[in-house]
Amino acid sequence: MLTLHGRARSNYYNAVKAVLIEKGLEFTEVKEPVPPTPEYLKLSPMAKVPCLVTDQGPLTETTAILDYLEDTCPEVPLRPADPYERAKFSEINKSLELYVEWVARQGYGVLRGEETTDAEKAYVAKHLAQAVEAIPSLTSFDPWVFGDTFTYADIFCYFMLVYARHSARIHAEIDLLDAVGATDWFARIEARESMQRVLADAAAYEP
Ligand SMILES: N[C@@H](CCC(=O)N[C@@H](CS)C(=O)NCC(=O)O)C(=O)O
Repeated sequence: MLTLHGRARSNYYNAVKAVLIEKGLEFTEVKEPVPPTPEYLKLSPMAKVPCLVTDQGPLTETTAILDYLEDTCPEVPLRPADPYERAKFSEINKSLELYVEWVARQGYGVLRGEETTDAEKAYVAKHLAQAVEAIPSLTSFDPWVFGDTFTYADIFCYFMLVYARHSARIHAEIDLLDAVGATDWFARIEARESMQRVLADAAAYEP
């Protein structure tokens, strides 16, 4: 049995949830409060959501969880098998996480109605502009992140961009999706049945 702990407003939580649905796996959800309870810290020592509790124990870090799901549920493959292709696939996921989501995150205060400092604004603008230049060398989002095959990179990268695009618009005056040619792909991902459920739950989420 799989239990997903976290919050439906978390982009990382939603990435795991969408992949669980894509794979047709059964799971239950447990909403975790902020700040984390002492019990949750035993499952997720870094206090991050999501955490997937498996029969063997808890797992954190979204891409580690997604790789676990690939290894334990290969019937619905969502990751390339060839070693080089798999490494390139990880390269794209990691690049969007580190150089887009984690950069844009410096400005997420604004999404909660907080002020962003000039230093934060400058950091986001500089590093996102660099990422926007680089991303087309990694993927063209046509039709999917990893070429002709739908993979978990489509779900993961969607969630690396979903909040980042607001930070990019506000702090760097960049239309992130347009700038990297991802607008049509973004709509294709949102049209998937798995995503419709995840996005509806996120919209209905109450802290
Ligand atoms: N690298 C982590 C990032 C997860 C993450 O940052 N989750 C946020 C919510 S979107 C969180 O738990 N924030 C609470 C905190 O940082 O204390 C992963 O891949 O799962």
